[in-house]
Amino acid sequence: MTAIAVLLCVVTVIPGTARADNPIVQTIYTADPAPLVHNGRVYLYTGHDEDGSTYFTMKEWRVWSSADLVNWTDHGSPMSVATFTWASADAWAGQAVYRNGKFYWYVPVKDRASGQMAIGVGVSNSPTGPFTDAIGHPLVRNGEIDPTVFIDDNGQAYLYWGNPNLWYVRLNADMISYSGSPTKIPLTTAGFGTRTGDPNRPTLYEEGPWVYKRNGLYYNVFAAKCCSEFIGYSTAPGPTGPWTYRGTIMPTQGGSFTNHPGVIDFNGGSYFFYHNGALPGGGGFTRSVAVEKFTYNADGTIPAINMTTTGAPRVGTLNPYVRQEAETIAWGSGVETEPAGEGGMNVGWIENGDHIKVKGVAFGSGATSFSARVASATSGGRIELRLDGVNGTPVGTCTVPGTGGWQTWTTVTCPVTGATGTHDLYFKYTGGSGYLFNANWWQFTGGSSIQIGVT
Ligand code: FUB
Repeated sequence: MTAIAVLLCVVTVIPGTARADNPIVQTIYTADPAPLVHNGRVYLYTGHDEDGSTYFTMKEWRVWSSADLVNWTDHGSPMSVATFTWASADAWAGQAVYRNGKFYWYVPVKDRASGQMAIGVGVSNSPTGPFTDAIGHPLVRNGEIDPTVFIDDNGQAYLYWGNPNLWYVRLNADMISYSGSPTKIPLTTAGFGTRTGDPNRPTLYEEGPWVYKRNGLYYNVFAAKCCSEFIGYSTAPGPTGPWTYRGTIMPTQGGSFTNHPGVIDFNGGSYFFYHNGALPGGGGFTRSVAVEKFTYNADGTIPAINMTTTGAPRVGTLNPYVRQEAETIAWGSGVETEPAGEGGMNVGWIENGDHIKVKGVAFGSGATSFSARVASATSGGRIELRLDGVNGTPVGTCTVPGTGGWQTWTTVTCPVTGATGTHDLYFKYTGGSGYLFNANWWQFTGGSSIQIGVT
């Protein structure tokens, strides 16, 4: 065998080294991304498409967060249709914003009494909730959907929403009431492009507006045309227009007939969140949220952005010497998450051969031991610690015993050798048949690491 043939063999038997990181979440289907930057983290608010869904069957919203844009922590579902006692269904595309120490989450949801879609607003002291109904009734209700909220430099906040129209109203400083009446933004072809083939919808604007301001220019990024949608955008000199259509950001791609934009600047870069049908079983009603990094053109226009499976580059390292949640995941294979009896979420449904990848773990001078919080109603299994591939360099193995219940937690510890520098860390779960154990958190000891953009 030649050296090249040997090398090719080695490369092909190490799956995971080139593992894609889009979509962001592999444990459930997610849709309608709404990112929020707060205190050095990106909080990502999404919807949740039910498994096997054949409509927009969505009962709850979900929250994820990351400090490095590759490892995402699952914060579960801090708000659902049931949060709004007046609502009956359809936890659709919303956005959360921060103001005066509180987080306000604006969402479209069906009003039981009228059967119409309405905009509700949840409120919380924490970006991860729990959120409660801020006012006990719809903030606005006109049968239209997809709120986005923008707070201008002078403190004036605006709520925009709509499909088939595009509306705005000025929010009061309390963020839960408004002044004046909802106003229709004129959907002109100059402002929102020309749609052909549908006399009822002459412009490209469809739904999902995302309004923000950058360098004095106001942007409205939206789902365009139907169906399938693409992402287009318009700009304006002020928050209420006049809008000028600027073209396509993301072409129709990705196996979902809807798409939904969310745009942020974080840690010196610009990021575009969207959804597609990229997970196995994915499609128009089983969508997944993904992210791409982009750079604005010098004149403020947005370049074309294509969907990728690689996603955004890592913008920091993860400190293994502080407690990390098991549900902080760059890529999970075979596992799911659930609320943990000890608080937060845990990883569960772990079977032999499943794994979790955590990217950019800064071991520094070297770890000497590993601890994990685990529970098992069966006879447990093993956590193999491997570097840079699911079958990469082994640096330790922890044995997990049966603990008498899936929420009966114990901490296991095992020695670690050879974990120095910065690596992608793989937890490879092994054992017998069936579900092996649950994992709540983990932590290494022994080394010191220099952290960049600490997670
Ligand atoms: O997710 C349900 C609906 O589909 C959203 O409200 C729309 O934007 C579209 O993505």
